[in-house]
Amino acid sequence: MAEISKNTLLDWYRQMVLIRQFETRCDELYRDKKITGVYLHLYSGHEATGIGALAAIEKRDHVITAYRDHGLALIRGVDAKPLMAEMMGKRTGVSGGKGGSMHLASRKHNFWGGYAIVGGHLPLAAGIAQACRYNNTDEVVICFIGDGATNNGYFHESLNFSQIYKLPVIWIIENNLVGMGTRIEDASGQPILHRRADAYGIKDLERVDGQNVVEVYNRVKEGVEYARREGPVLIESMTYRYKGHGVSDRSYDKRLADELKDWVENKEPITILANLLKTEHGVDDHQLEAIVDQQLKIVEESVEYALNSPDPDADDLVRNVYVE
Ligand SMILES: Cc1ncc(C[n+]2csc(CCOP(=O)(O)OP(=O)(O)O)c2C)c(N)n1
Repeated sequence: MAEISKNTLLDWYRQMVLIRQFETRCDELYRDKKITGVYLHLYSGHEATGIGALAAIEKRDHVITAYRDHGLALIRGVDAKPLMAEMMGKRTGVSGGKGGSMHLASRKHNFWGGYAIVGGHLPLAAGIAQACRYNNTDEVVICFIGDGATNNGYFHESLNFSQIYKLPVIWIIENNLVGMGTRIEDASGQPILHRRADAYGIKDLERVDGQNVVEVYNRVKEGVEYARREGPVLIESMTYRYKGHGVSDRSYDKRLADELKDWVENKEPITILANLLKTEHGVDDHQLEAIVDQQLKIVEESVEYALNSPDPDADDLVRNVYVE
């Protein structure tokens, strides 16, 4: 395994804190009705999976995910200001205010979104990967998949297709143990989800501790190297979401209070990384607090920017709808 430098680890810590603070603020803004819409899906608890995975690819590579997309957009380098503006449906938002929380996308960052239909982005991932092969680039695609999405037809079709054409896709199942509120063992005949790889002849990179950013990075890096040369791989990252399915779903927190407590107290990704920085790299609390303060400032600036941004006007209704 490659040695990860202190600076890289500090940058991963910065990213984790930025995502957590950004989304904590989004939760407040949703309650204040500054962010509206039926759902707002937070990534809190999953951060190490996204950061470790995306650290293993390059800018020219591609990323696609479902609706739990805020953190991945930030990791990919999309600025907090247009992201927050998109949350509020403002014209300055990264998707022009038309997408909202579930449809963040940025062509410039090869971040292809943000999809609300469960599993609907998997065929798109396969399509992007096919374009990479067709155009003889050696780019790869990382496709994040919720555990709940492994039981619909898109999953079967896309994984099968990717293996037939040896497409450069790293399929990453983010197994947070539930699909909305349904336990994985109540929804899956085979609850050890990486074993599905065998059904399609795909290289199985098994389970990884999704709360440990270094472990995720190393496993996904192995997958990326294989995918660039050979074809698809499947990884199952074991993680946990701290909030309900969406922020308005509060029942989940109560139902699984003991489980949640265990994950927060013993498997919290920010704490795991902070401990590594302190014990192996001599970083002190003061340095870590300074990072938190910087990220809080970035988040507050993004909120100001979004609140002061204009709403879309009538002309925006047809802008970017058709190619000119
Ligand atoms: C095709 C389709 N069926 C149902 C839904 C409603 N729905 C939204 S999220 C979800 C569960 C998804 O679970 P999972 O993939 O595990 O994601 P996570 O728990 O991380 O939200 C369902 C059934 C939908 N959006 N699309």
